[in-house]
Amino acid sequence: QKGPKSKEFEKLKEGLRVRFLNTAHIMWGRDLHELTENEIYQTVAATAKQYISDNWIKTNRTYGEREEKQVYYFSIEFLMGRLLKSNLINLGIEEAVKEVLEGFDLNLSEVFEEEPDAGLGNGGLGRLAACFIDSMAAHRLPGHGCSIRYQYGLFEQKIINGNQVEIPDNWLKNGFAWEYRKPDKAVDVKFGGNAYMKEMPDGSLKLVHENARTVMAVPYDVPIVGYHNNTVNTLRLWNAEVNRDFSDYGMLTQEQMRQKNEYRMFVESITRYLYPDDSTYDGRRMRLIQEYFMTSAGVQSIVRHYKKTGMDMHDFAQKIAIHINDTHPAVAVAELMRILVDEEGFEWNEAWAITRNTIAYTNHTIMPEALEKWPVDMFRELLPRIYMIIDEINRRHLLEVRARYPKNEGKVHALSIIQDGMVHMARLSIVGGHSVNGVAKIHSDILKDTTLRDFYEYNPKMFNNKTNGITHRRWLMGANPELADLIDATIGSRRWHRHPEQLDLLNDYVEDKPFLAELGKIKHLRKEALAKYIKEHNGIEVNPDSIFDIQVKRIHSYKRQLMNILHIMYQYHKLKTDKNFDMLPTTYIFGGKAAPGYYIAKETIRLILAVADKVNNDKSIKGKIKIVFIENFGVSIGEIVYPAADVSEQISTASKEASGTGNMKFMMNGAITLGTLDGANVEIREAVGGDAHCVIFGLRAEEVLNYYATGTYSAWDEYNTNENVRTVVNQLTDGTYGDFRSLYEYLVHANDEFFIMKDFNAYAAAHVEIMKRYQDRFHWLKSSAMNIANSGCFSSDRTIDEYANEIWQVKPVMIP
Ligand code: DL6
Repeated sequence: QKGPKSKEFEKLKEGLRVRFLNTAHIMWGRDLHELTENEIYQTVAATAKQYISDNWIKTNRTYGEREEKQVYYFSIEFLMGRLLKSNLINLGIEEAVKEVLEGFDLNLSEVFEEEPDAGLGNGGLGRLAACFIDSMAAHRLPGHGCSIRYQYGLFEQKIINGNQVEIPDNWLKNGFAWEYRKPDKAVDVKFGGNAYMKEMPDGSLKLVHENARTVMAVPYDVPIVGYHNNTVNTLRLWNAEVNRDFSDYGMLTQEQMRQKNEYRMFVESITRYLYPDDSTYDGRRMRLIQEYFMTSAGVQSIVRHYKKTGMDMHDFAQKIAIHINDTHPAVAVAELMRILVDEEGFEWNEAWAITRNTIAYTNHTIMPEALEKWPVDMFRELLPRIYMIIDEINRRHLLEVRARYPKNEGKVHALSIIQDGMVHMARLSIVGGHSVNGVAKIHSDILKDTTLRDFYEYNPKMFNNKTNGITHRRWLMGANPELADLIDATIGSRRWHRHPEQLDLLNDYVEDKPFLAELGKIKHLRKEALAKYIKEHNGIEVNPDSIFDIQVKRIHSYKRQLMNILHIMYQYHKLKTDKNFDMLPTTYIFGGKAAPGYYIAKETIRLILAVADKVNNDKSIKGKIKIVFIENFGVSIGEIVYPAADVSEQISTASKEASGTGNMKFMMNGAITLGTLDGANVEIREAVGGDAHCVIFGLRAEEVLNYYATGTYSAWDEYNTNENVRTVVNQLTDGTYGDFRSLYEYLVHANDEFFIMKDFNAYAAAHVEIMKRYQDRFHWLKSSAMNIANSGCFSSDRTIDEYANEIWQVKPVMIP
């Protein structure tokens, strides 16, 4: 697209221009200049869809004709962000569209801003799913997503009077330009009722499921566009709707009308919210309803489509891979068994072999509260047939366990899917699948050694690691086009766009002064852009020449935003009280949402804002510290934030962050990681060649796990013996910033669960090291270049190739 424009390019532009104008007229029946900005956005999206749909049809036809193995990636979240820009990039028409719009005095960047983020997720797990489907399409893999079409995404975060306030995220209010409703592909999902086996006259047993509530699951398909390759895969989002005969009002009694209305309310609540309130029984029950709703609909539609192709159900596992992204879709195991046994008439053992060979599971956390388990009573009442199947799976599984470990009821306890009145979803996922993977080397090792140790010992072969990745198309080419251009020009090739591992060609230039000078200029440009955003949204003036030190992610105790702000309080205190202390001007930037019911996380935000208010307004420190909390952090704001960072804060308590993916986005944009040896930080450190190009501090995972195991950490002792810590922790209650007693209690009296006080001095020393390095401009830029040059292995293209080859056994398919 760059350089002198070819005839072909001019032809493409002319075609686009005509389609764009026609589309505007057809959609709105008005002249272009009469359209609102949002209408222009919708017109551009509709124009792009015309280029997509030809290839979508071709892709589906090719997959069907060739009977290629298909992958279905089930995830309760897909944090897609905006799609217009990435679709234009992937179609290869961004530059042409830009020029066509300029011809009408329209600005493509402004058009991009009109698109709301598809906020169908809350953090790393959902964003990973979005990167994965992008990479599957880029690598021509027949891979599709399956999820829920939530009416409201995760809340919109507002900061009001120094506190987080949650506003419903009504992302669908102007419609979703990229979806296609497919009512003809709807399926029924059943909840409740009674399920039992009935003896038939011929002596056989037949499943009866009566008095169930049937909900109609209607798919909304979103095309997923491959990068310059004609592939268009599908993300299928399920919407809950009342069943087909609902509008038959006939002669109804008052009671029947009441039931009908109650049914409608039940159905409409299923896909209303991402994350129903999990502090109540009903909220948790709704989450289970959502999980089964999406999984049952997804599995049913896969089977139906498969049968339509005429392939033999016995070959199902050779032709279909179902991946369950964390345990939310774990009921897929029982649902596939239900369909094979109850509907397709398979004998149990054969159905079981098919199910296990089809399903694979990724674990994303060792945090106990996120390892899902459901009370048997809730489960059985909602999903009676599914519960029967899980019970039978477990009965047969435990027969094998007992044969393997005779007279060892401890093992039976540890390996049982149903234990102490709870259904354990990770255990169901492991027993019902053929592969379990963690998301970074250290995480996979911890799963094997501790969290899932009994299962690892029971079946070691199924355990493997797939370190996460991010799509470099969105996070480098899309978010930082000047840097992408500089890389192209420096290595004299654009092959890395398709083969991100070739970013390593930049290693030849990491000491090249002209290159480093350009790199420095681009970083400055990105910092200016972020400074402008901050000025507009926060009203705070920040200095692009200061160090931009950024921590953006969900607010969680183990991610230790609290340690970050305590350290800033420490620096501020030193500036005010120690005339020998000095530091480089630094802008500390935070962003992230706290779960509405997570008190400590919300108090941490309140503290950050209170410290910001005091420090930013203290002229005596001459702007040495500025603190910014970016409201409503999400994918699109991330595209402005990641490229602007000098320092990437990855400071979770070692062992707790399964992988992290923000760390990779920062690295790819040339930030230096300041982090613990946790998650993928360990591999980032390896990739950049050790400590020279990142700054590592703090307890190691073994030390943390050992403290937990032995109970030998005393926060009280730490508080009493560590003066730096004590000074700032006392400021939580002495009125310096307001009253933050709960944070004080959390640290000092609740034994500082995530070792903030223990790691504090090491963290402060790491900042000193950062400042020392930052002063040496040549070496700093060299480190920045080293990070970019060695980030190719963190492209999700690499991750997806590993899943495809080692778990799914799927191959790329060329779309003509
Ligand atoms: O694997 C994606 C992402 C990791 O990068 C994060 O480290 C991890 O915390 C996150 N896990 C979850 C698990 N939540 N649940 N359930 O979001 O996954």
